[in-house]
Amino acid sequence: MPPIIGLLAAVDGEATTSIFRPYVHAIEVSGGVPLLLPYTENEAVIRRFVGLCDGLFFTGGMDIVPARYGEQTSACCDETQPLRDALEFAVFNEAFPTGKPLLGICRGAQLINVALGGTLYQDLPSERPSPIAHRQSEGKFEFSHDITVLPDTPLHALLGTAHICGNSFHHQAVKTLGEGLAVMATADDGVIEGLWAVDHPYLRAYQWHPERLYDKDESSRVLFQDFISVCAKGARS
Ligand SMILES: [Mn+2]
Repeated sequence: MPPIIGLLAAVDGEATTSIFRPYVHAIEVSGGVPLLLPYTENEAVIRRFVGLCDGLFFTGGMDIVPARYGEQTSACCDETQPLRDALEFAVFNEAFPTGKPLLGICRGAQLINVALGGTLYQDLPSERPSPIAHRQSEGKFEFSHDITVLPDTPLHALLGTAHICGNSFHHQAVKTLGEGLAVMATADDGVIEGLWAVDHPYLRAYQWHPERLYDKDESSRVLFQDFISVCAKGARS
């Protein structure tokens, strides 16, 4: 049976939910069935949704409210979506203890880090200047900076290489790691680009956007195929 992949997406101030098509495309083409959870505060709905899903996918988007990691909002923090934060923390807290596979991309990686007690740079250019443009000027579906895959990590085992090229559409990044998380990829300036959880069956978080490179880059496809195949093992027949 194709696994059901629970998607967490943008939620605006009126609680309207929207999802970028490349996330959906990457899941579908990799053999998963995307299932979008709109905004809700209903704990029973969230519990049932998580129970239905064979894996959960926290996608990219706006900044997380800094109070979530114990900081005042700096002048360089961008737009936030407090309703989305509330939903995603509730879903993560429900899903994480189940051991179901979890995937985070961009904001999703930051969300996972914060949910596990980590912190973020609110704005890389002002707090951590670098020659690398983590908000790339290249187009949406183009490569930009190199990514180093650390040895002895699941990402290295999966890709069999220490060097890949990614894209970059973020102005925030992981500052201190959440509990149980470890780094599996970095940019050349040391910015964390990939995380995994040592004691969790499958938690992978990427700061770049493999979904936008899916149709032209083998390593991007492999990341999704790996997630979907792990989810398929837990899917009901
Ligand atoms: Mn980057």
